[in-house]
Amino acid sequence: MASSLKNLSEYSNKNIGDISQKRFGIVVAEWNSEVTDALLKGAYDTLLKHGAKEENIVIKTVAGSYELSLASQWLAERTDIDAVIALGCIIQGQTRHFDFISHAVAIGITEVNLKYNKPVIFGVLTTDNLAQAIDRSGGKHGNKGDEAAITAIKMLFF
Ligand code: RBF
Repeated sequence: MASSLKNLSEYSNKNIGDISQKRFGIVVAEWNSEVTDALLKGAYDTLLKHGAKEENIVIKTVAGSYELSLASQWLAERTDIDAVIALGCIIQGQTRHFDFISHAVAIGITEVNLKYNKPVIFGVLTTDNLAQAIDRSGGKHGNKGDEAAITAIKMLFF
């Protein structure tokens, strides 16, 4: 995987500004919740660490990653939200659902970014197995939730 050599919790300080008045929406998928709960914790704690206020972070859940696109759109269309973070974990199985869901959510989130001219961050792990997902949700490769939150901040200070 592309992320195998990168620690997802390491980042530069470039384009990181004052987010104390910024408002964030986080949408998290319940599928593979042992992983997505950790992604949510990473994203939430990273926003707070950089100065976001708890009352300025809206958290919503959806059943699976396929639902992230529409839920992200519902958050992105809100004028009181500056950036959206979509979190999910899609694990390769025996069916072709992996390809369909991964492709659909990647395209869907891209479209929401462009439609609302607002950062909507793709914080979705797509892995071969659960162990790889655990490694990337607070394990040896860091936490994609951290990376997603940092990416949201960096986009706000582009
Ligand atoms: N959602 C995920 O977020 N991650 C998955 O790994 C995942 N795997 C799925 C595998 C199958 C066979 C099915 C039917 C659904 C899966 N979903 C997964 C749920 C999907 O994103 C969506 O919520 C449902 O397909 C809606 O009915």
